Amino acid sequence: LSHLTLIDTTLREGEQFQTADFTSSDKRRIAEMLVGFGVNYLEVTNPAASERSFKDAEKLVSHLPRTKIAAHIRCHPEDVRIALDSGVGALHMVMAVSPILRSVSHGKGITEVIRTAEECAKLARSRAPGIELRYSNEDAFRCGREDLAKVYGSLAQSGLFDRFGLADTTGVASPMDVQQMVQWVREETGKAIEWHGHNDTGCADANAGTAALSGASHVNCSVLGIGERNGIASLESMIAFLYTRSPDHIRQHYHLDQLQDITRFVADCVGVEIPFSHPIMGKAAFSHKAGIHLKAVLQDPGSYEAIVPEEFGLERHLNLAHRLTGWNAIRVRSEALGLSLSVEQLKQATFEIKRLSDEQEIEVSDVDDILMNLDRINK
Ligand code: HCA
Ligand code: CU
Repeated sequence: LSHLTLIDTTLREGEQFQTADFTSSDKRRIAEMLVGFGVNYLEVTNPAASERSFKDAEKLVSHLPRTKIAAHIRCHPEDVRIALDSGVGALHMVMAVSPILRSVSHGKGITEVIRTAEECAKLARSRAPGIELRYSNEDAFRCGREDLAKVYGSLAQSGLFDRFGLADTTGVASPMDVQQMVQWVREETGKAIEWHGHNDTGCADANAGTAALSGASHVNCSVLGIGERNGIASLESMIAFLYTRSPDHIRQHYHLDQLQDITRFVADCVGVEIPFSHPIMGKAAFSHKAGIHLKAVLQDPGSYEAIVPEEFGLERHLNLAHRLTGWNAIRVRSEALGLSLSVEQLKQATFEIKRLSDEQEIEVSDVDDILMNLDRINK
């Protein structure tokens, strides 16, 4: 997966998250952190959306000259002009093809969609010949295949676009749908594909990974997956996914120990907790509990961990104080306390810990008390 480019859209899709209200300095900080981490492609809100959106885009472009900054725009000549004025290096154009969005959003037929997208691309090319151009039809999974083939086919023939976006706007696609769709549009157009998928059925992360494995060259993600409704694929999950497939490549390209700062900063900005189940960053991501797991992880963490927490500046947690605990873990605790209990005593301690936790909620201090009591008997 070393061919894959992650496009972070925290500053576009993420700005559409319910509680996101980024200040100009938040945006700058988020962009700097992402770039420092190793993301070199950022998508920003349509500069035509508001005056500040324009200024923020302009400032990011001059502040981060080595980062590709794309403006997300509608297929409107005015949006193209304003975006070009902001100095961005890429235009991510969208125009819906699905019948429902065509009727509620622009009311155009298929031929008109094609004509409008071409006109906007020509306008952009005439004013900025080298600019990167992407066209995405929103809502690809609720379009007729014939309509999709017509739109992508004609736009591919026009030679105006560098790549095509495929969006699962309402999060209805399964990973198998994604695989078929990515492969089909690639074959149909011979163009590079960018993936963008929502999380309405909880498939956003899996779908983004599947798109990458199916040949998409670019994948959209945002910090914490923030976006419209419950969002899109998260940066953290994409990093986890890529890490488990090409660890060396990922270590070379990203400063993994900086991921936690970005995630925390964005969580604070938008006022949410990091979900316990979040890849890498969730509170439970490196937490081990059952005796069998504890025993194995104490010998070799790789036994039950696909990802090494230390590489991300994080720690694993071994939970000892509960009825599923095991004597191997209790032995390690006893050693950490500087005690020297026999195997027999450790097993007895484990038995007592289990019995006590059947009766009440216990903590590590209860484990320690049991161990120290046994140690006292030895003296
Ligand atoms: C939206 C648009 C979009 C665009 C995706 C893309 C979507 O509804 O806000 O540019 O490919 O999900 O369709 O985010
Ligand atoms: Cu979206």
